[in-house]
Amino acid sequence: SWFKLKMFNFNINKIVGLILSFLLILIFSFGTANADKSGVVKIPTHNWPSQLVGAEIIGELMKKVGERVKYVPMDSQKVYQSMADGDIDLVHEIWEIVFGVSYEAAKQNGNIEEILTYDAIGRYGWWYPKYVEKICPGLPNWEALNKCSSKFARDGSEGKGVFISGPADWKKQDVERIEALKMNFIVKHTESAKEIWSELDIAVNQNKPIVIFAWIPNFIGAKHEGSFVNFPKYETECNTDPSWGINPNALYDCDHLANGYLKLAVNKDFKKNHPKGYKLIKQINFSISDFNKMGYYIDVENLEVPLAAEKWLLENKPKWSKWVNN
Ligand code: TMO
Repeated sequence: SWFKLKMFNFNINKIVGLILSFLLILIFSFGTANADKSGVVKIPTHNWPSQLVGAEIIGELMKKVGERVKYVPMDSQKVYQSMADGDIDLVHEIWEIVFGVSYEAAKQNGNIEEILTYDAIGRYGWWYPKYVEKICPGLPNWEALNKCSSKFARDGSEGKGVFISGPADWKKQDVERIEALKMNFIVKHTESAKEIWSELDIAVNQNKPIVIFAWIPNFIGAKHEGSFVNFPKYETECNTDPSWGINPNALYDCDHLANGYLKLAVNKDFKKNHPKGYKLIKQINFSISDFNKMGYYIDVENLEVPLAAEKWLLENKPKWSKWVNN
């Protein structure tokens, strides 16, 4: 047929030429894997409310300065290497207490530019609503909590208290902490922050004892009165030197790191690839109250993420207008 004839007429030089150009294109795209050719600002999304709302707010502001935006759901530890590799452009809630190790490791090769340390300081811990103090006298002391462990037992926990923790990728060493302090507790991991709060709501409605993982800044203080459990005070050696602390053979025989930083960082090529977005990101700065509200809109007011972001933008126009118009 005509088609086959055409194929035979194709001369061998042309074919070799085509193969060579194809190889060149391949080599070229590998060589520049770090450069962002998509022109899109890639923002990761994670499994806690303030992060999701903040990501949406930053995305909306990026659009206002003329950037295009794409959201990428990501593991909250692996995201730092992805940022160094240029697969995502920025991380805006870097919590030292749980992500510090992954972040610092990814930053070491110089492929990340740190933009900001927020004023907000993180506190993490085991947290209970106020009425639990009546059920378990001696709180917030951790040994008092341990003495009441059976009151926190559930079906299937074999009489051990149940600590309602966050998703497993927020590496908080609670299993290790329980073991190191020889506590009569087990950890129940949840899928998301939402699941922790729904466990809390159920317990509060029935006036039942509960101890959950919570952190600040977060909406939690605005909705319920409560306290963090006091564990032996954190010192660096607690997480690095087994002989430190009340258990001479174990790490993590103490509380979480107190006063962890909260940071914002970008891929090192962000400045070059997205000058408008870079100018904006240098201006962005969320306050403690901003983080609290981002959580509150989702966890208490049950807004969807885009509506929560819209609400924050409506309520904070003077603030972000300065960021955008700078
Ligand atoms: C992800 N978190 C803020 C709970 O650490």
